[in-house]
Amino acid sequence: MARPDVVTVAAGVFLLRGFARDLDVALLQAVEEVTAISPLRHSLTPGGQAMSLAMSNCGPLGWVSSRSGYRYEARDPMTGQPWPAMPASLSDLALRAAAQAGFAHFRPDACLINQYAPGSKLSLHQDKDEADFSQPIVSVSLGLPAVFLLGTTQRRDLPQRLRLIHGDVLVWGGPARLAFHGVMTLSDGAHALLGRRRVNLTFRKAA
Ligand code: MD6
Ligand code: FE
Repeated sequence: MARPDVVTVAAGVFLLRGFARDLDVALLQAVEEVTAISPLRHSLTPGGQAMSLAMSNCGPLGWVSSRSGYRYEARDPMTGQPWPAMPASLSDLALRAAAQAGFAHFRPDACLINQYAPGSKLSLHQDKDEADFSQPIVSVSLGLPAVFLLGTTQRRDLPQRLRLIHGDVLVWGGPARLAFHGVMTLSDGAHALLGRRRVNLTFRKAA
């Protein structure tokens, strides 16, 4: 299954280096169209803290965090409207990346947009709010480089560090689907296209 341009970084975790790089301008434009309708916002965690990263969503379902917990919603709680449609440039990329990594029938219904400024981070967590863990997750990195922490399904295991740069795509599923993971505090820098930020797109089949 593994092809020369697909690096298996752990069982079920595939790194497609630079897979999205040539599409960066179109992807960024799509993100701007979505966030003009459903703006990036610093949601609260169930513990009541504002998250250091800013998020939004597109597609039929959006992942939301608030005092009352984590869940998928068909409407943006900030606008009361449905989340913006998932631009074809985004969904096409996600299903091509999944297919390249061996997941032939991935059809995401949720795209989470995370924006990190220098100093933002994402604590170790599992993605477990989705209905079907046999579906993979496709994650696209744009802008400033980040150190991604990739653990196992046991929180106590020391995570491996993976440097993700502009255009990298990570596809994971199977034995890794419930692995703990996070993003280390983003270092300052300036990216030629995105400036002082990192944008991550996480595609999932939520329902
Ligand atoms: C990020 N990503 O890279 C955050 N989750 O900014 C995630 O939390 C994530 O990259 C599940 C699968 C892939 C991911
Ligand atoms: Fe995650």
